[in-house]
Parts: sequence; C-alpha cells; structure tokens
Amino acid sequence: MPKNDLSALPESMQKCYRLLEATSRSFAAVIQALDGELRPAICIFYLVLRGLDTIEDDMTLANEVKVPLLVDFHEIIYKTGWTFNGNGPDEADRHLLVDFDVVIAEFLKLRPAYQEVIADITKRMGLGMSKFLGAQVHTKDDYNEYCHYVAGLVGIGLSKIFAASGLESEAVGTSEHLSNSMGLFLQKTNIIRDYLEDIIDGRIFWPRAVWIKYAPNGKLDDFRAPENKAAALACLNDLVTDALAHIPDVFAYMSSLRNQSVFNFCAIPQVMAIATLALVYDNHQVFTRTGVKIRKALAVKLMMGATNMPNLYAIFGEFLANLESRVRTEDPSYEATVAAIERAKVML
Ligand code: PS7
Ligand code: MN
Ligand code: MN
Ligand code: MN
Ligand code: MN
Ligand code: MN
Repeated sequence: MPKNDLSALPESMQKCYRLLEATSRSFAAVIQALDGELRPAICIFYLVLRGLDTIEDDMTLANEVKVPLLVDFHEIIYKTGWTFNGNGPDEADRHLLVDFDVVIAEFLKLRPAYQEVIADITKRMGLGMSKFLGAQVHTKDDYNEYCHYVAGLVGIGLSKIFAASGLESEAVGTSEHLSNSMGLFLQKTNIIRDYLEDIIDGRIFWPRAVWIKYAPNGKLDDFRAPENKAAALACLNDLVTDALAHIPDVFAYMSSLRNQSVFNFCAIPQVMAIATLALVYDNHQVFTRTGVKIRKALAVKLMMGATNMPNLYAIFGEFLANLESRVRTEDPSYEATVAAIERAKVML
C-alpha cells in the first residue's frame, strides 16, 4: 500500500490519522512515513499520550476529577466507546477526546505486544503526572523525574515498540537510559522555551533550586521585569547548559538505529530541539513574549537534512559552534556551558 493512501484502511483508522494530523505540529508526517506495523502502532501511541496530556493540561478540570482520569487512563484505553467532553489547550486536543472511541477501537486491534507497552507507559505517565499536580519541581532531581514521566517514558516505550517490530535490535528496547535521555532533551527544551506560556497558565516547571540562585526577590515571575534581565539570562543559560548535557546520549542512541524510517522519526525532533536551544540561549525574548520558535524555513531544512549520522553530526555541530560563539565570560554558567559544548563536540 502506498504510504499516503489511507482509503484501503477501516474508517476508524482513517479517522485516527486525521486526528493525528490535527493534533501534532511535527509528528504527523514522520509517523505516516514509518515502515510496516510501526505506522499504526506509533500513531495510536501518540494519540493515547496526546489524550492523557490533554487531561494534564486542562486547567479547567478540578484535581478531584483530573487525578482519577490520569491514574486510570491505562484502563480507559480498553473501554470500548469511552469519550470525554472537556477543555484541552486547544480545539484539536479537545476534539481528540470527544472522538476518543475511535482511538480505543484501533488500540484494541494492535498486537498485544504493542498494547502492553502502550498501557504500561500510560499507567506510569499518568501516575507521574498526578504526583506532580500536587508537588512542585523543587530540585534538579524533581526536574529530571517530571521530565522522565512525561517524555523519558515516551522514549522508553517507543524504543520497546521499535524492538518488538523487529525493525530495530533488542538492544534499542533495553537501553532505557539512552531512551530516557532522548525524551529529556526534548522536554527540557520545551519547558525552557515555554517559561512565559506556562507562568501565564499558572504552571511552573523550571526547577526552584536553579532559579532561586538568580531571582532577586525569590519569585520566578521576577524574570519578566526588564530590570532583572541579567538575572533572567543567567538562569536561562544555566538551564540550557543542563539540557546540553543529554547530547552525548542522543548521539549514542541515534547511532544504534538501523531502520531509515525510525531514524528520521527519531532525528527530526532532536534537531528541532538543538535549534530551539540555540535560539533561546541568552535570548531575553523568552521572558517577554510567548511562542518563541525557530523559523519555518529552518525547520524544513532541518527535517530534510536529518537522515543519517554524518548529517546529524553536521547539524548539531553547526548549532554547537553557534552557541560557543555566543557564550559570555560574565555568565555564571560560562565554564559549565563551554564544558557541555566540548563534551558534545568530541563525539562529532
Ligand atoms: C508517542 C510519538 C524518539 C526515542 C503527546 C517524542 C507532554 C516534548 O509539556 O504538549 O504539555 O508543554 O508540547 C509522542 C524519544 C506525549 C517525547 C510530552 C508522544 C523521543 C505526551 C516527546 C508525545 C520521545 C507527554 C510535546 C515529549 O508535547 O508538551 C509519540 C525517542 C506526547 C518523545 C508530553 C511532550 C511532547 C514531548 P507540554 P507538549
Ligand atoms: Mn502537559
Ligand atoms: Mn501539552
Ligand atoms: Mn521535591
Ligand atoms: Mn510546554
Ligand atoms: Mn512538552
């Protein structure tokens, strides 16, 4: 079957691909390009987690309603006909849950090996999300733990599905530390970039142990004021430096892949993340406007280029050199940032 001909599929699977296109900014094309059984399995995995994240992100839901939904979501995906009429971060996400019965119908048709991975990851992510509804991200360990629940587990689950398909080695499925790092690099980039959006929504994911070192009056919100620009940039650059530390694991994981469609699927979010980290590094716009994003033309260039290890190294090398050219000796993280860049560059 040609990869974009959906007409031979059941109506409910066609509907799932339409929900995927409506809800994912960057994943729809790469998921539809995956080989064989991975295409429906990863599409459904995406929609299940997008549904769970829509509940997490729904700030109109009382925690007494939200917590049981998050914790029980791994059982909900087995309930034929279940739907939910709530308020997602946007209309497409809300609509996904209104039509969630089709996702469940297609989930139940997947091979049990895929269903078990998806249910296990959904269970652990829902529990982790609920734990952090009532807890703050105090320490760096908390920060790594939250990112593990919402993104590291995605990497671990994806890797187990890749291995179960036979398209990737068993080792990919068992290297959980590297899979976790793949997710943490994406999630930390998202959290750093979304400083203002998350504050406006009443959520804080920046770890207190880091920002308290810089916030002049002990409030994260202080970084928005123009007079606190130096402190804000110092904190931002500290967090970018922390994220850069995952790059060696990203290279090790990517080097272990052998299927081209899996490689492209994994590489594209990673190159978008390094480009985003370079964009936000030492950039005061993070504190003054929402939606700081790489240019569309750059995104297209990166997506087309990230197809093999030499090209992946070349793309990362370019952004690492750009970062290195912009470090300031007055920055409190200066030495740590240079060290993190050097540790990544020796692998190029
Ligand atoms: C199953 C393809 C490729 C080994 C929906 C892809 C929140 C950054 O925090 O809503 O709400 O602002 O912007 C994707 C590892 C996960 C991590 C995750 C599922 C890469 C729901 C992506 C994506 C692992 C939990 C952006 C993690 O959402 O975030 C599939 C390898 C979903 C990946 C969340 C965050 C994604 C994210 P927030 P967003
Ligand atoms: Mn979320
Ligand atoms: Mn979200
Ligand atoms: Mn804590
Ligand atoms: Mn975000
Ligand atoms: Mn995110």
